[in-house]
This record gives sequence, structure tokens and C-alpha cells, in this order.
Amino acid sequence: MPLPPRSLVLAALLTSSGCSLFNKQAAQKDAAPIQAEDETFSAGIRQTKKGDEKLTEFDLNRDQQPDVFVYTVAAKTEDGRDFDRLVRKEMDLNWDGKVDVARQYDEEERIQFERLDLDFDGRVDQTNVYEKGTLIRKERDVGYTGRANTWVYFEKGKITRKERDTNNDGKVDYWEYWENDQVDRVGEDTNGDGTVDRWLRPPQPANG
Ligand SMILES: [Ca+2]
Ligand SMILES: [Ca+2]
Ligand SMILES: [Ca+2]
Ligand SMILES: [Ca+2]
Repeated sequence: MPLPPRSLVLAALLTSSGCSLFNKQAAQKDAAPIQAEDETFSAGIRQTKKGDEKLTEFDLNRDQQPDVFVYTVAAKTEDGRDFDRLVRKEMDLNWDGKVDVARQYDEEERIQFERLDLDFDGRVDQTNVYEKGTLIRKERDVGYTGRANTWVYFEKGKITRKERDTNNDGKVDYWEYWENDQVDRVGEDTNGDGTVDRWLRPPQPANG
């Protein structure tokens, strides 16, 4: 039996994160950001089945090895009907037997965290953080150092700021501020005190 084209399978997996596009208006600006745990960057991407989670496995490429792991918990709808609420999903996108994407969902089954293993070594290299299903931040370990050193912030789907820890001392020393999908100004901390000492592009006039 012919397999589905792999790109289609991947596309389906990558777009199955729920209706985030339609939840943008509902996102609250003033809500506290959800912090991803820093240790996830050196931790393995797979998490064992917890508590009362139910695990359902799928073998999309039929090689007798599961590649999608869906974790649900028993829940009830407002009118009292039983259903399995999605809490986590793990996926092996390149079919090497190791999970590469792990997603976590909130109580309304909206994506909350998405952890990515970009170099396929089984460890997390990037975490995407969502609020009510809308992307608010990406945290990335550039250079595979074992912890996050690049952060990208989003509001209503647009980049507002990028921050980097360029010397991996755990402190941000590079800031990019974005306006209307363009870099507006760039600041650098040259003396390690955590504040900007040099603007690589001067701040633009406010009305423009
Ligand atoms: Ca498989
Ligand atoms: Ca894999
Ligand atoms: Ca990795
Ligand atoms: Ca630094």
C-alpha cells in the first residue's frame, strides 16, 4: 500500500496545533508570561506518562515503530459528557525512532508549549511559548550550548523584540526592537551590566 507523501504528513502535523489564528483577539496583553523551564534545554524531549494520562500511539509510516504519541486525560464537558482531553503530543518527524517535537496543551486544548529538537539528538533546542493558543515567545539555544540564549517576543503574530545572550553568561546583552516587521533599533550591552551602552541604529522618531 503506498505511503502518504512524507511532506504532507509533516505539514499536517505541523499545522495541527489548533485554531491559534482565530484566538489572537482573545489574547490578553497584561497576562503574565508563562515561563518555560530553563532546564528543558538540556533535558530529553520525551516525558514519561504522568499520573492519569492515557497514551495513544500512532504509527504513521507503518514501520512498526510508533511516531506520534498522544496523551489525554479523562474530562467532562460543561454539560457532563465524558471526553478525553488532549494534554500532550509528541512526534517523531524524521522517523528515526526519537521524538523531535513535544507539545503541551492548556485546559481548553490550546497549545501552550512546543518544544523542538532541531538537531535530532533527543534534547530540546527551542521552546515556543503560547498564551491562549497564540505565540508570544520563542526561546532558542543557538549553537547548542545546553541552555536558551535567544528570545523572540511576539504580539498579535508580529515580532516586537529579539534578545540575545551572545557570550553565554546567562545575561542578555543584545536587543533588537521591531516595528511593523522591521528592525527599528538595536542595543548592545558592552560592559556586562545588563543595560544598553551602544545603539547600533539610533531610535527612530515616534511618528513615522
Ligand atoms: Ca513509524
Ligand atoms: Ca526523530
Ligand atoms: Ca537537540
Ligand atoms: Ca551575556
